Amino acid sequence: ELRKIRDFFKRNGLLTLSVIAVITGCTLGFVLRGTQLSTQAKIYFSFPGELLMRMLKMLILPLITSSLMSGLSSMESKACCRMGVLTVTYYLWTTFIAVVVGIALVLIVKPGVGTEMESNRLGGGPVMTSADALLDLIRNMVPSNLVEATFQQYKTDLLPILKVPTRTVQPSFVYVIPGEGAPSGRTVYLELTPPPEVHYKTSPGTSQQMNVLGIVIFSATMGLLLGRMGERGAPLVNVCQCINECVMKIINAAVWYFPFGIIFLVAGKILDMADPSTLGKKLGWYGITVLAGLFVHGLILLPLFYFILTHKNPFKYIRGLLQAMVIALATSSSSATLPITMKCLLENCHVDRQIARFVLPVGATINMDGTALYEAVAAIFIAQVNDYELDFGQLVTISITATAASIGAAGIPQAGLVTMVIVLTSVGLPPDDITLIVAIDWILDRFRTMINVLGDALAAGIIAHLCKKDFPREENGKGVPSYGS
Ligand code: DAS
Repeated sequence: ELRKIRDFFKRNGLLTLSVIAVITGCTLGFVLRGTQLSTQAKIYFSFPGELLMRMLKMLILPLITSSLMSGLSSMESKACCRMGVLTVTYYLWTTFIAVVVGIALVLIVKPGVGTEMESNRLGGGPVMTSADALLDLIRNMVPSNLVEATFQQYKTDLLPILKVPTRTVQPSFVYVIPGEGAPSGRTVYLELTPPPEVHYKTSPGTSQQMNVLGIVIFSATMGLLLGRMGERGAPLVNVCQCINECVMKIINAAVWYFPFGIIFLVAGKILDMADPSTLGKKLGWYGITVLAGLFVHGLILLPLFYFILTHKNPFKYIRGLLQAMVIALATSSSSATLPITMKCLLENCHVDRQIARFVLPVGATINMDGTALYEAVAAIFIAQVNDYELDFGQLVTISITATAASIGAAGIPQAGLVTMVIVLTSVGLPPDDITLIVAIDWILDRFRTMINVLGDALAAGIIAHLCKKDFPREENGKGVPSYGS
């Protein structure tokens, strides 16, 4: 009996501890919300959770660059091209399906209809066309200076923490919306800081977020070129493989800190949680609509696609991803979860290392089904709250800009809230109205991040199955692909 318990904890120890940590964090957070903790005490209390987020963020860029450069350099170019086309096509398809699910649900449930908001709040806002949004995404895919882009990525993350001593909002972004406090009684901050060279409208958030995609494109290109260089590129490929192996070993060591960090990360976010907004019940129905859409897309449609394309049991595969999904729930950051998602794919789902090293980093930056669904629902909810009838053309615009905005959103907390301004301005809705939904965004962000991570990981399983003839499995004698060396 003891051996059975030991084996169970050996296989599921970290997952069990992480789930217990999330529950403990929630309980602690709600209990402490009742006390009048000082802001300084809240910062100290959240410190272990902040360490967890920084530990994960520290690993993102070395993992992405070393995975892509070492993974792609060893691929035969025709196979690599076929895998790349399949991956991007699948990602765009599932993101669009997510948006359609979201739009259908919000038009059926109508959570925002019949809300007594003051009339004619519309008009006068900056209207960003779909073309602006798409151009903005493409512009930001090519950072003018990779080093500056990399440090800008961290500066953007770090700066708000340094500039906002009270930490009343998510540290990843300072949201500043001029004018009176938000309905929830707090001033939500959204800082629009486009780089100096921007000469036309830019969407908030993507200027910083797309740098990660720029780094992915750079690393993938370097990997392909290194592959073509043959022996001459071997030294750098070996360096990348060693870095990748070291990063994975750091992850294996760091994961045992996660349950402890999760407790304070979740509790700290609950302490920071906004008060229920004036929309009350309507906001509740909006949240239920988003969660229902995420459930339909994440646990019905995506597993169905997996089964149709691989003829394997999707839920057995998803069982191997539970640890990554718990980390996504706790951190609400798919990029920060990437190291764990990679570990689950390689160790639990036995996905080919070369496929995982390409599909995951690309997915973590451009594939966000949960975010796309959420942005479409939120935009239509805000239109309903404003008693603003959207025509079919505007629904099509929302589906396009929500897809584009999800590609532009980075895998960090509440990035989807920031890029949603693209969707609102594309149909003439006031960007300030994101303050109507910010009160429960910290909850919805966690669940949409889980679906983002699930979508990337299922994609890796599908692409690995479709490309298996191109990538003979490397096995370490135990029937599973070895990773690292
Ligand atoms: N939190 C983002 C992520 O990490 C998703 C979002 O903000 O919509 O995927």
